[in-house]
Amino acid sequence: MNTAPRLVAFFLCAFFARAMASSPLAGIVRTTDFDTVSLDGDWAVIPDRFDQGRYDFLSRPRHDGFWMDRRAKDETERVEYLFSDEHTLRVPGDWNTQDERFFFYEGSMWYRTAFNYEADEQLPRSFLRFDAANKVAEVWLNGERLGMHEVGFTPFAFEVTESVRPGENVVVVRVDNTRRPDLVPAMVTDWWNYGGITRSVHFVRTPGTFVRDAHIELTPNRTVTGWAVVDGANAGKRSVSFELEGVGATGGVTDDDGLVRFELNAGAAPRWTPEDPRLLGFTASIEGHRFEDRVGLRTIEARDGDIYLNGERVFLEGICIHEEALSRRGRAYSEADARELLGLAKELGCNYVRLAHYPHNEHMLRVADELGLMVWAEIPVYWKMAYESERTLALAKTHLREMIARDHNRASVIIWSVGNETGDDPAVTAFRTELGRYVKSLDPSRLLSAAMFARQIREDGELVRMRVDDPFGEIADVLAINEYVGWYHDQPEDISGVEVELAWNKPFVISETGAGVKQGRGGSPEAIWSEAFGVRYYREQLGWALSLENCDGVSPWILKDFLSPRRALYGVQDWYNRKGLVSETGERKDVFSEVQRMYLEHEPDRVLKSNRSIPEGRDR
Ligand code: GCB
Repeated sequence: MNTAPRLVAFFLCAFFARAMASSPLAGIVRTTDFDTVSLDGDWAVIPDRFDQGRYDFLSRPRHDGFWMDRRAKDETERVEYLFSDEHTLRVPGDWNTQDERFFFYEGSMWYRTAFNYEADEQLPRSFLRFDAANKVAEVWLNGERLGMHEVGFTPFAFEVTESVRPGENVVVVRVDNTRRPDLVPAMVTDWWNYGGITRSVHFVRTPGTFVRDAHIELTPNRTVTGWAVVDGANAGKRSVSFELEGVGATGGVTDDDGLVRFELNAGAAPRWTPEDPRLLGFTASIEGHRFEDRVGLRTIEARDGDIYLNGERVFLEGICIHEEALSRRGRAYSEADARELLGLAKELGCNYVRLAHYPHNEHMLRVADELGLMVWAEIPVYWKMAYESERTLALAKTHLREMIARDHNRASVIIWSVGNETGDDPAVTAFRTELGRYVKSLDPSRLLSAAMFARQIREDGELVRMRVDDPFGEIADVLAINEYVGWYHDQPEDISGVEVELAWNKPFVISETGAGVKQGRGGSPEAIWSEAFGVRYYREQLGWALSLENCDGVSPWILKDFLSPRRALYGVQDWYNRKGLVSETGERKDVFSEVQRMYLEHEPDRVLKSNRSIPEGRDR
């Protein structure tokens, strides 16, 4: 076997270790600044429930598995598999909603495609980049194993400079979405375990030395600081020039590791706000290559129990969103999907979205930047997991590292969340605290949180207070709870007058609340699943949250009904969690206009910046 991919893997690890040791976390090779060929399209596939393409009948690793893409040369040769153009799946896309046979499928799927390559002296290096595959992906190029990626929602790449060859090149990927107790997430989630190459794939060609990544941020003292990392044989002692549109230009020389930092005075440059989400061109150039991005300048701080955006107190009027397309079944992956989902959130009156429960595709963050939506971004540390396992902790960190490396320039992201409803026993607390410290080491400029539970304090059975004292609150910047008073227990009216006691003087948000409603269903306000019950629930819940003295934001659960294997009530759920404000086909429920009205009428005694942009004639 050619040793190149192993060297590359070593190089990438060494690169990350180096970049992290010197604090900046450089992302993997980007697709926008280079000559990039999209490998999206129809890939030939073979479902492999028994993993026979990888292991033999005694479960020993094969030496010539499906990745060899063999075809029988003549009638004497026995080859018991075939990648065929008649059996394909679209990339990007989940397999569950492309083919009814794969709706509940969990296991391995082999994918194959091919592309042509011609050498070009100007672009001597090349990479294969996957924007995401769920969950575990193993990749081969022309029969050579490039490596494996074991988390389902973040990008990964392999340098293939030494492996790519003139003419046809064959890519084979084994994607395995089997649930396992030590993966992140583990065995049970309240969302569909979509399998497949769920986001785009790119073949990227670069110069020998290039700007791998550059970062920019506004500090509370009005200074713009940032860095660039140069990658390649001559990464050290390179001159890098930085330019920020309307602000200025500066330069510097890289150290031996290819890193250079810069500083500019932000002066009166426009700030990014929900009202006016101004984006500025940002470039970092070396001879022969230029890194380009569009970035917003803003600060985000938690002080004395409040959240401050650009030094002004802000209330987060939000909505939770799963990464499911609005106008069709299945995973969202495109810019058009992002515009539809976030456009609807804007129409609802939001200035904030919680992207639950895993890193969404990059379009969501870029469109949020453009629309002025503040974002809570999260990793799938969820419910029961192997919190004592080192491997599980390492996988959770991989998710965080790759998410932050991808999105560190997105002004929209104000909160990094390390998980959801994990409970607070000592092993869980140790796990989340370690993740919290890790986030702070990678990106101290944003707020840290996790969706927690509150302790319910009752008198004579009646709920009187909720106390937020989950030990993770010690390290969190924002205290967040999910609560469903009136849905999973009690009646909606029982939330009225309930106080929230915080063990720390920190901002507090309600990261989830919601009720199941089947769109179009009649019935009284007492009848669950009815439209009327939903309206009753939200009047109580949202009315309460918006008037709570110490509440700094709320994100109802959830924008759209979403698929979940836990929702088996035929005739009502049909495998959908029905807490969406719109149905699975995008039909609005009455709760949509109810939440919209309540946001519109909400006038907190604090700065609330939201460019609502509700089109004329819509139901308010
Ligand atoms: C929650 C979870 C979310 C579920 C939701 C529900 O607390 O965080 O993932 O989908 O409740 O509908 O039960």
